[in-house]
Amino acid sequence: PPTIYRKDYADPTYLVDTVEMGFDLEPSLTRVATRIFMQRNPAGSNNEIVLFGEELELVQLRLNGKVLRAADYKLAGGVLRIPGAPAKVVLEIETTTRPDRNTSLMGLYVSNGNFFTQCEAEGFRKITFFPDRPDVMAKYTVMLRADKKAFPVLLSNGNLIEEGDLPDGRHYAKWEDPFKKPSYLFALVAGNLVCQEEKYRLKSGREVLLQVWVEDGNLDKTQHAMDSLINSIRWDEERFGLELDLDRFMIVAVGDFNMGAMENKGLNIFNTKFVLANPRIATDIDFANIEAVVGHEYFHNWTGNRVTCRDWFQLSLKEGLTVFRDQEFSADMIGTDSGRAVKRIDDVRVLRQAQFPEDAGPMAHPVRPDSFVEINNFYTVTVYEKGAEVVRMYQTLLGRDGFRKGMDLYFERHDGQAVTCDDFRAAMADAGKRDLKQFERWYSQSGTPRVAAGVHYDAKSRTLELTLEQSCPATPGQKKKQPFHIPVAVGLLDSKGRDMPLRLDGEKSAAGDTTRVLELTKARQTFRFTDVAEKPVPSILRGFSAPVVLQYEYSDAELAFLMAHDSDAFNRWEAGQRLATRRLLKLTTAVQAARQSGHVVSFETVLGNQDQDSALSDALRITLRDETLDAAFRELVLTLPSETMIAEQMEVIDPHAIHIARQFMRRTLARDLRDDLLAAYKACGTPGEYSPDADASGKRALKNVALSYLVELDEEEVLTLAQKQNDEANNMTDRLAALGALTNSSAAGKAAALEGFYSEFEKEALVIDKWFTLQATARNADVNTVRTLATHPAFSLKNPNRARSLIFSFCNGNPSAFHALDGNGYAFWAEQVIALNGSNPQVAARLARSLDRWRKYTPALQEKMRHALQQVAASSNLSRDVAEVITKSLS
Ligand code: HT7
Ligand code: ZN
Repeated sequence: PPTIYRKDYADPTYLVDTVEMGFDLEPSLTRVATRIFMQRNPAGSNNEIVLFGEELELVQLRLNGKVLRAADYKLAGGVLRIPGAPAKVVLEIETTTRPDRNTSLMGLYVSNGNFFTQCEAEGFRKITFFPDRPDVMAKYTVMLRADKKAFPVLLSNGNLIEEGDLPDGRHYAKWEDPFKKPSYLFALVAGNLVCQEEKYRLKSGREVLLQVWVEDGNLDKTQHAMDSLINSIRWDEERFGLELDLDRFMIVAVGDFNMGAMENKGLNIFNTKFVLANPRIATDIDFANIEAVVGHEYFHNWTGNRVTCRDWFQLSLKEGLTVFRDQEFSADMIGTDSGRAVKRIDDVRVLRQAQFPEDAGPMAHPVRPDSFVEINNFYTVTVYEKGAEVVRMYQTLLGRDGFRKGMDLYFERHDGQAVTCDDFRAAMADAGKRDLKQFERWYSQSGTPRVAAGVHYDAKSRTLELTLEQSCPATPGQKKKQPFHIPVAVGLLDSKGRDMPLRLDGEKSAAGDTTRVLELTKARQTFRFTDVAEKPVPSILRGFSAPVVLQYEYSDAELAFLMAHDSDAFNRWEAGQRLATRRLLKLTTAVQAARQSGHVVSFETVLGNQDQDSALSDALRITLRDETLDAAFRELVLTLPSETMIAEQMEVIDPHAIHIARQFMRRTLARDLRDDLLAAYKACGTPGEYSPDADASGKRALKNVALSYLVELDEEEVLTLAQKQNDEANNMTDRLAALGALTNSSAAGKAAALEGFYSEFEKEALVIDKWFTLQATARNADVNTVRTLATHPAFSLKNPNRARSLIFSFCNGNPSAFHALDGNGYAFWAEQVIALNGSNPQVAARLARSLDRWRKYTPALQEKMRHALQQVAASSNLSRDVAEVITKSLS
């Protein structure tokens, strides 16, 4: 398949003013009549109309009233070209599609008997022939016709302007969207749905209608999504002065969906996972995710819809910015400084766990990629999460007010347009009167920069020199990197752990702020602080001010000190993670050495002999006992870096050694902290009425992490606690935590607990997903467990949520079992990728990514992974999506 390059961008030859569409909806054959009013684009290079269409039956094509014959146009490879077209054109197209056979879930498809669409990025071309590219923006009027009994609800973008009955039990609804939009924001929904609705008054006094549509029987699970929507509307008005521009805003939940949700203008379509919640079926994390995703899609209404992307290489223009906005929204919803820090830590954990590995692998790409084969493969953590970090750096450099001015200017300049990342950067630079030329490298260079720090304190002159040196590893197609513009937030702690005043050389006096943002723009720079009364402990990269790896040789004592004292909560947590990682790496090496020596009786003995150090336990005990700290923060500190995170720190990944080391450390900590963990469990454990607020969910998180450590001890008393929690929990968070604890223990009742859970929640698809995940990631699971579960009547590979719950969870969330030495995990992976490739290439390509870092593993594993990759490569009918991932992985 061909590669598409950013440098080849060309303006569209024709622009579209308005589009009129008529749908006769039938699951097995839907007729679509499209009328496109277009005119030649003065910036275009010729008079050829270019339309895209895939998997369509073309019934008729008329240009300015005249039927076109086959000789009048060219149709090949999904592109329809009409050469020599006049300046003004009315193009009428009749097509048919087969929604009930559409398993890719792109374009128009059927889920549980209802119609849905997914058009981003290039799904509209599966509905009709169209200049399906984001820089062609038009106004749409849509007529929907369908059987009234089977499809009583007919929805599309914008406002409902007419509805009524038709002969033969059919009915119609006509929708008009008053705003110009690109085709990827088109949506329709038709089916048997019910809604919760509320009227909401905007700050301006205008009243809007808000609706959350779900299948019958789910109305008891929509309140949280509705509340989240209202909070999002209010927040965007207050923080960014952005008002909802429509009179009606709808959210619709669908059980078959490739991603999280979609921001179609006025008609957001959501994966049920990010809508449906009540305490019985949803965990605290689900509640938080729903708030974030509802916010995210709503915020797209301005950052994405009103101002959209010129081309798909600019995807991060809307996604990075909107992720940043949803992160800020969630943080503001918690409201406290410590809550904000917890949110920041969560976000950075995602970045490090998923994006850093991507940036270091064969699929590494810049935030604004230069090329792609299949755009669906570029909805990545780099474009989203690293993109959000890039936006956050503007705010760090310009300040909150400066950033807001930049946003205001961006909308003033570009409302109603399709623009580029450079346009956004220009708005920030111009509003802030800053030179942000070098900042462009965050968009064009891939890879995670390293910042090595060194300090030199001179007691005599009371100066501290902080030297920062940056580098960036080579990535595919980019051997050499130029220096980035990196904001590095720094503080200095005195021997009592207090922040010291900060005065840089040349400044008259110390600034009031005890955190200073240093701007690292060269390969190496030294910053000199004066009036430094004593040798400080530096706190560097506070708040994770840039998406980089900070290299600084802290001693264990310094890390424990920062854990106890740093006023920057992020770095306080970070110090604990560094301390834990250091020990975990040592333990991992010890496992490898013991294994190599050949006579390991028990790793427990070997590791027990080598790990006598209590620095981590002591530091964690202090944190655990410190009730001035939020429970949510204490939970984060107690959570060890994941096996994936540890793997990232190793030259050669050895998943089994990592697993043994981490498990050993968990048992050691459980033993060392037993009484404190039990005390925390009891202190946080009073189940009152459920609320998903930050305080209550933080307490549950601390309680449940304590339980998960305690069950490592396999004591009767603790297992009884877990069983009791499983039996009595009044919410899914506690229930699932208890079930997980039991499953990973030797408790006699664990099989019964799993069965009981299934029968209690059999009708709740989202809960059954959790049931599959829990077993796929259980400590004693292996590929055979997963193979058996895949034959369960409730399992289906066709439903993306279900496939993710079992297959993806095993391949990505159970590293030691997936990377079994016999290679059976990889053989299973290959089978599943090939099977999914046939039904849903987009989901298949996501799964294909599980092996993309195969070269990082031990030689024995590498060999088996390569074999599995080659097996997929050799299979027939490989989609563009999967082929791109496999080819790049093997190259
Ligand atoms: N903008 C949306 C992306 C999306 C998507 C992309 C490809 C295939 C299916 C999809 N569903 C949603 C989601 C978002 O970032 O808000
Ligand atoms: Zn988005």
